[in-house]
Amino acid sequence: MHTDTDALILIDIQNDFCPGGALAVKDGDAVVGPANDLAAHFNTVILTQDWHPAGHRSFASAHPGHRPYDMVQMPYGPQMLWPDHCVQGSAGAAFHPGLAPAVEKAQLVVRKGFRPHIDSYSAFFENDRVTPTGLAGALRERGIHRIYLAGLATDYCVAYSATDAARLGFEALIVEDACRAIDLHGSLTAARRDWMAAGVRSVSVADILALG
Ligand code: VGL
Ligand code: ZN
Repeated sequence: MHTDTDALILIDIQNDFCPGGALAVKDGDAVVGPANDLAAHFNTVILTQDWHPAGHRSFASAHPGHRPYDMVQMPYGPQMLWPDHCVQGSAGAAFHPGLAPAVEKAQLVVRKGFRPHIDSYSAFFENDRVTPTGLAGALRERGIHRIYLAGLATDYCVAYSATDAARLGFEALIVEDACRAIDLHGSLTAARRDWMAAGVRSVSVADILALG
């Protein structure tokens, strides 16, 4: 069994990232069952929820002449443009209905991407890499040292969150078979390289459930 110094963070398991959603990740809904299984094994369960105001600057629709998946320069650096997704209060922004057991268990929901002019992939920092969400403080105050991450998408929000967690001094592990990737232009390979360089490890759902 996991201890009180471990936390499970389930990243963005929302309708818009699942098949039929606005920014659907291939097989995104395949993470729902494993996420619930994992949640049952942790005392501390935290969810993140991508939560954008309408007209958010990460939406291609806010950049005339641009299309989804174009790269643009934002004041804080390069930013990929996305289809409109996870608009606050919309059905697409809701957690996948199958995630109900994990949602019920979760003690904290971290919403991110709510500032109109800046995107937020990581559960810890906005995409400027300096504006904190407050999650690191919440984890430290609870005495958490080790973080397991699962959810959507492997190569964006999961990878950024895990890499930041490691940089912040937490032990970070990605439960890779409980994640699915967008994998555009080699983004999954690049993300894996970055998280490994930061000291993040990969584990499987079976590794964790076998711990009892
Ligand atoms: C995500 C792109 C835009 C994610 C969120 O959850 O990985 N990706 N917003
Ligand atoms: Zn988003």
